[in-house]
Amino acid sequence: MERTFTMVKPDGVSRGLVGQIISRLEDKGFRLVGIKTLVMSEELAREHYQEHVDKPFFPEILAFITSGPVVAMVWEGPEAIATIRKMMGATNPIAALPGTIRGDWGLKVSENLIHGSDSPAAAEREINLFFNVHELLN
Ligand code: D4T
Repeated sequence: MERTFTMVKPDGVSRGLVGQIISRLEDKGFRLVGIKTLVMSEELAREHYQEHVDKPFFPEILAFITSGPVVAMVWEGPEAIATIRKMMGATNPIAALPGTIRGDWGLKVSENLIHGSDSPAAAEREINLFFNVHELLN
Protein backbone atom coordinates (compact mmCIF):
# COMPACT_ATOMS: atom_id res chain seq x y z
CA MET A 1 0.00 0.00 0.00
CA GLU A 2 1.24 3.43 -0.89
CA ARG A 3 -0.19 6.96 -0.66
CA THR A 4 0.32 9.73 -3.18
CA PHE A 5 -0.62 13.38 -3.50
CA THR A 6 -2.62 14.37 -6.59
CA MET A 7 -3.96 17.78 -7.55
CA VAL A 8 -6.36 18.84 -10.29
CA LYS A 9 -4.91 22.16 -11.49
CA PRO A 10 -7.00 25.31 -12.19
CA ASP A 11 -7.54 24.37 -15.87
CA GLY A 12 -8.98 20.97 -14.90
CA VAL A 13 -11.29 22.59 -12.35
CA SER A 14 -12.50 25.38 -14.66
CA ARG A 15 -13.13 22.89 -17.47
CA GLY A 16 -15.28 20.72 -15.20
CA LEU A 17 -13.01 17.66 -15.38
CA VAL A 18 -12.71 16.97 -11.63
CA GLY A 19 -15.45 14.34 -11.57
CA GLN A 20 -14.10 12.46 -14.58
CA ILE A 21 -10.54 12.51 -13.20
CA ILE A 22 -11.74 11.18 -9.82
CA SER A 23 -13.78 8.50 -11.62
CA ARG A 24 -10.74 7.24 -13.51
CA LEU A 25 -8.76 6.83 -10.31
CA GLU A 26 -11.70 5.22 -8.48
CA ASP A 27 -12.44 2.91 -11.42
CA LYS A 28 -8.81 1.77 -11.35
CA GLY A 29 -9.34 0.76 -7.72
CA PHE A 30 -7.55 3.47 -5.78
CA ARG A 31 -9.09 4.73 -2.52
CA LEU A 32 -9.62 8.46 -1.95
CA VAL A 33 -8.38 9.13 1.58
CA GLY A 34 -8.40 12.96 1.54
CA ILE A 35 -9.79 15.76 -0.61
CA LYS A 36 -10.12 19.54 -0.40
CA THR A 37 -10.53 22.51 -2.69
CA LEU A 38 -8.48 25.68 -2.24
CA VAL A 39 -6.85 28.57 -4.08
CA MET A 40 -3.08 28.22 -3.63
CA SER A 41 -1.24 31.19 -2.15
CA GLU A 42 2.04 32.32 -3.71
CA GLU A 43 3.82 31.03 -0.60
CA LEU A 44 2.26 27.56 -0.90
CA ALA A 45 3.02 27.47 -4.65
CA ARG A 46 6.69 28.35 -4.03
CA GLU A 47 6.89 25.61 -1.41
CA HIS A 48 5.13 23.04 -3.58
CA TYR A 49 7.24 23.79 -6.67
CA GLN A 50 10.50 24.35 -4.73
CA GLU A 51 12.53 22.36 -7.28
CA HIS A 52 11.35 24.69 -10.08
CA VAL A 53 11.70 28.14 -8.51
CA ASP A 54 14.87 28.93 -10.49
CA LYS A 55 13.57 27.61 -13.83
CA PRO A 56 12.71 30.06 -16.64
CA PHE A 57 9.12 28.83 -16.75
CA PHE A 58 8.54 29.34 -13.00
CA PRO A 59 6.76 32.75 -13.28
CA GLU A 60 4.30 31.14 -15.70
CA ILE A 61 3.69 28.15 -13.38
CA LEU A 62 3.23 30.49 -10.41
CA ALA A 63 0.70 32.72 -12.19
CA PHE A 64 -1.21 29.71 -13.49
CA ILE A 65 -1.31 27.55 -10.36
CA THR A 66 -2.55 30.47 -8.20
CA SER A 67 -5.09 31.65 -10.81
CA GLY A 68 -8.10 29.70 -9.50
CA PRO A 69 -9.22 26.81 -7.33
CA VAL A 70 -7.41 23.48 -7.33
CA VAL A 71 -8.61 20.15 -5.93
CA ALA A 72 -5.99 18.52 -3.70
CA MET A 73 -6.34 14.79 -3.03
CA VAL A 74 -4.58 11.88 -1.39
CA TRP A 75 -5.01 8.49 -3.03
CA GLU A 76 -4.06 5.10 -1.63
CA GLY A 77 -3.36 1.77 -3.30
CA PRO A 78 -0.64 -0.58 -4.54
CA GLU A 79 2.17 1.37 -6.24
CA ALA A 80 -0.10 4.43 -6.23
CA ILE A 81 2.73 6.88 -7.02
CA ALA A 82 3.98 5.26 -10.24
CA THR A 83 0.58 4.01 -11.35
CA ILE A 84 -1.14 7.38 -11.05
CA ARG A 85 1.82 9.06 -12.85
CA LYS A 86 1.23 6.52 -15.66
CA MET A 87 -2.49 7.35 -15.73
CA MET A 88 -1.65 11.10 -15.89
CA GLY A 89 0.58 10.70 -18.96
CA ALA A 90 3.66 12.66 -20.03
CA THR A 91 4.22 16.20 -18.68
CA ASN A 92 3.63 17.66 -22.15
CA PRO A 93 0.06 16.71 -23.17
CA ILE A 94 1.10 16.70 -26.84
CA ALA A 95 3.41 13.77 -26.05
CA ALA A 96 1.02 12.07 -23.62
CA LEU A 97 -0.55 8.87 -24.95
CA PRO A 98 -4.28 8.63 -25.65
CA GLY A 99 -5.99 6.96 -22.68
CA THR A 100 -4.05 9.07 -20.20
CA ILE A 101 -5.57 12.13 -18.50
CA ARG A 102 -3.23 14.60 -20.20
CA GLY A 103 -3.32 12.66 -23.48
CA ASP A 104 -7.10 12.75 -23.66
CA TRP A 105 -7.79 16.27 -22.39
CA GLY A 106 -4.70 18.49 -22.77
CA LEU A 107 -2.72 20.38 -25.40
CA LYS A 108 -0.41 22.73 -23.45
CA VAL A 109 2.49 21.88 -21.11
CA SER A 110 1.73 24.94 -19.01
CA GLU A 111 -1.88 23.81 -18.51
CA ASN A 112 -1.51 20.08 -18.06
CA LEU A 113 -4.52 19.46 -15.84
CA ILE A 114 -3.09 17.40 -13.02
CA HIS A 115 -0.13 17.05 -10.70
CA GLY A 116 0.98 13.79 -9.10
CA SER A 117 3.89 13.10 -6.75
CA ASP A 118 6.86 11.55 -8.54
CA SER A 119 8.57 9.70 -5.65
CA PRO A 120 7.84 8.44 -2.12
CA ALA A 121 9.76 11.40 -0.66
CA ALA A 122 7.77 13.88 -2.78
CA ALA A 123 4.50 12.16 -1.85
CA GLU A 124 5.22 12.44 1.86
CA ARG A 125 6.31 16.08 1.58
CA GLU A 126 3.34 17.12 -0.58
CA ILE A 127 0.73 15.25 1.51
CA ASN A 128 2.03 17.02 4.62
CA LEU A 129 2.10 20.38 2.84
CA PHE A 130 -1.61 20.24 1.93
CA PHE A 131 -3.19 18.07 4.65
CA ASN A 132 -2.94 17.50 8.36
CA VAL A 133 -3.29 14.00 9.77
CA HIS A 134 -6.92 14.59 10.92
CA GLU A 135 -8.01 15.31 7.34
CA LEU A 136 -6.96 11.88 6.07
CA LEU A 137 -8.72 8.54 6.55
CA ASN A 138 -6.88 5.83 8.45
P1 D4T B 1 3.80 18.33 -12.10
O1 D4T B 1 4.97 18.64 -11.20
O2 D4T B 1 2.88 19.48 -12.26
O3 D4T B 1 3.13 17.05 -11.71
O4 D4T B 1 4.34 18.03 -13.52
P2 D4T B 1 5.42 16.95 -13.93
O5 D4T B 1 6.04 16.34 -12.70
O6 D4T B 1 4.81 16.02 -14.91
O7 D4T B 1 6.46 17.86 -14.65
P3 D4T B 1 7.54 18.85 -14.07
O8 D4T B 1 7.70 18.66 -12.58
O9 D4T B 1 8.74 18.73 -14.93
O10 D4T B 1 6.90 20.29 -14.35
C1 D4T B 1 6.20 21.01 -13.35
C2 D4T B 1 5.12 21.86 -14.01
O11 D4T B 1 5.68 22.90 -14.77
C3 D4T B 1 4.98 23.07 -15.97
N1 D4T B 1 5.96 23.24 -17.06
C4 D4T B 1 6.93 22.29 -17.20
C5 D4T B 1 5.86 24.33 -17.87
O12 D4T B 1 4.95 25.18 -17.72
N2 D4T B 1 6.79 24.47 -18.87
C6 D4T B 1 7.78 23.56 -19.07
O13 D4T B 1 8.61 23.74 -20.00
C7 D4T B 1 7.86 22.42 -18.20
C8 D4T B 1 8.94 21.36 -18.37
C9 D4T B 1 4.18 21.86 -16.09
C10 D4T B 1 4.30 21.13 -14.98
